Amino acid sequence: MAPHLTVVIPVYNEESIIASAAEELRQGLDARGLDYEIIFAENGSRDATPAILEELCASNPRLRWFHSETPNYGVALKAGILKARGTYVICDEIDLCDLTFYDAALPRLERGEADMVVGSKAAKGASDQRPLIRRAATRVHNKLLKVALGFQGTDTHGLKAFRREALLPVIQKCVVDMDVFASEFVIRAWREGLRVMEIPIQLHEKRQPSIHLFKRVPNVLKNVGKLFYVIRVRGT
Ligand SMILES: Nc1nc2c(ncn2[C@@H]2O[C@H](COP(=O)(O)OP(=O)(O)OP(=O)(O)O)[C@@H](O)[C@H]2O)c(=O)[nH]1
Ligand SMILES: [Mg+2]
Repeated sequence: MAPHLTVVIPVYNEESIIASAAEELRQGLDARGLDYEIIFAENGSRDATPAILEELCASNPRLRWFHSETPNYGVALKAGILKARGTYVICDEIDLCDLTFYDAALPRLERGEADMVVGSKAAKGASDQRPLIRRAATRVHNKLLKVALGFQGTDTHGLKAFRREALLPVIQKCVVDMDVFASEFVIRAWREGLRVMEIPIQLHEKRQPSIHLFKRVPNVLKNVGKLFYVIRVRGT
């Protein structure tokens, strides 16, 4: 039987927080009486994350995980969404898992007010506790998406909730991986005329970002360039 909600969480080298974060999330979802599944989309981990996931999922049928060798956030997230069975899907991050977003986003989807709800850390009313350099990077990334792709919103990375059936055709069209997949997914949803709504979030990370910011830049530029060509030049 398809659950009401699938939570998809990409994970990579998260041995320090995965067990506690998963337990906290499970308790929160159980307390709300939701019919849910959680899919951990893991790839490339070199620490004990896969072993911990194996144990967690063996002891709870609502939890699933899958693995592949190469670390790639976009590939993991996309595969997780395609494996989801829920009427609604929430894409979370293991260092966030804040049920406040679920409480705000799910009713809006259930009432049919939106096809996708994006949790924005840069919208009016949001608070972002990350270091200044990370907040600045988010602003620069959004400017780039605005100039290159005409993106009108304030954030594409991070929390999203959506009606699975409405977004499946969109995800089939996505062409980039790594970090920019998340941006492509949201931008294509806007461009396809789906009802995308942003809500401000209060961002508290359970740990520092695990991937060095500047290492991500070349890939982001390459993939935004590819998207510019595919969407704006070829028009697909
Ligand atoms: N499967 C997979 N998951 C990843 C990878 N990189 C990061 N993640 C997961 O993606 C989520 C967010 O990763 P973070 O390292 O917190 O990224 P961040 O710097 O906060 O990202 P921003 O939201 O862009 O600021 C966490 O659940 C990570 O475990 C990866 O290469 N593969
Ligand atoms: Mg983070």
